[in-house]
Amino acid sequence: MLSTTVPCLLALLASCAPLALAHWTYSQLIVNGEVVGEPWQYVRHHNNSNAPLTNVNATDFRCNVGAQPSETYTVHTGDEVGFAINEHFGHPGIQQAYLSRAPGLAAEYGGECDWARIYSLTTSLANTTASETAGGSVQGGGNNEEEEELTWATHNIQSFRFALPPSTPPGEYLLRAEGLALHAAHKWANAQFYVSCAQIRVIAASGTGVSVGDDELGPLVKIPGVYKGDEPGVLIPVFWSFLTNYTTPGPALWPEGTEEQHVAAQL
Ligand SMILES: *[C@@H]1O[C@H](CO)[C@@H](O)[C@H](O)[C@H]1NC(C)=O
Ligand SMILES: *[C@@H]1O[C@H](CO)[C@@H](O)[C@H](O)[C@H]1NC(C)=O
Ligand SMILES: *[C@@H]1O[C@H](CO)[C@@H](O)[C@H](O)[C@H]1NC(C)=O
Ligand SMILES: *[C@@H]1O[C@H](CO)[C@@H](O)[C@H](O)[C@H]1NC(C)=O
Ligand SMILES: [Cu+2]
Repeated sequence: MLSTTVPCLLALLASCAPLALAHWTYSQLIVNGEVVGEPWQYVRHHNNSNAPLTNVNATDFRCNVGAQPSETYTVHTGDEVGFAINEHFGHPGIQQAYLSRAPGLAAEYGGECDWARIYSLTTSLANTTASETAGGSVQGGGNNEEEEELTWATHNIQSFRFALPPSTPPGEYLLRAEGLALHAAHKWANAQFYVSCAQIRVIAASGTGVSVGDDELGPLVKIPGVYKGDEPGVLIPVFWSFLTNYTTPGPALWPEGTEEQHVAAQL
């Protein structure tokens, strides 16, 4: 499985084994509990191997370096979607997903239009006191004077899954996986981002009784542009292992009322 990246990994092992082993990429789409297609069949093949991005202002921040159009996979509104992680989420941090509607075909769309944030997997439940805001902040530690360090729901995950909102208007989309590693994020522009874009065609699920296509995505952001690099969740005030609270970056989740997740739904 995921054999196309093996030569890259071996090449990296020679030079920087410990770091390279912690790195990852997203090369396969998951739909309704199954990995669909070969690596890079429905996820845009980029040429950044498993290396992170650190410039939130680069166009490459959108779908990674040299991303080439893939095939487009058809899903239904309300289907569960997600990504397989090659090899695993090897650093402390968070997993998010963004969705952008193509004006026409996903294969012909560069992602320059608007994006909504639709999924966020952050701190683990054990260290979360469930005081969240619409903006997505999580306060950990409770009332104890001795606040607990945070743990991460992404720890070593090899996949993640979530429901594509039933109110997603039919059309073609880029679905963007964004992992954010925080181990160096106490330094300016050292947060590490791991990103890939899948191409999906969303059609209305029949017989669900759910009305579709009447809910526009929002709030909307541009990518790049969604982060400046100095927000609390991207530039963190202390070394990650000393964090006692974490504020997730990004616009409010869509649809309104969607909550951050604290347990990973893996395959
Ligand atoms: C990666 O893709 C970019 C953009 O297409 C290109 O400029 C660059 O040369 C490629 N790098 C490699 C190593 O192929
Ligand atoms: C919270 O995180 C700390 C530091 O990683 C860990 O030692 C502790 O076990 C966690 N708390 C719970 C209840 O799991
Ligand atoms: C990204 O661009 C914004 C707006 O120009 C700027 O404020 C910010 O410092 C830049 N961030 C990085 C990491 O270069
Ligand atoms: C933790 O909370 C403080 C006070 O609300 C805030 O200033 C800081 O940015 C937060 N830290 C993170 C990493 O979100
Ligand atoms: Cu790393």
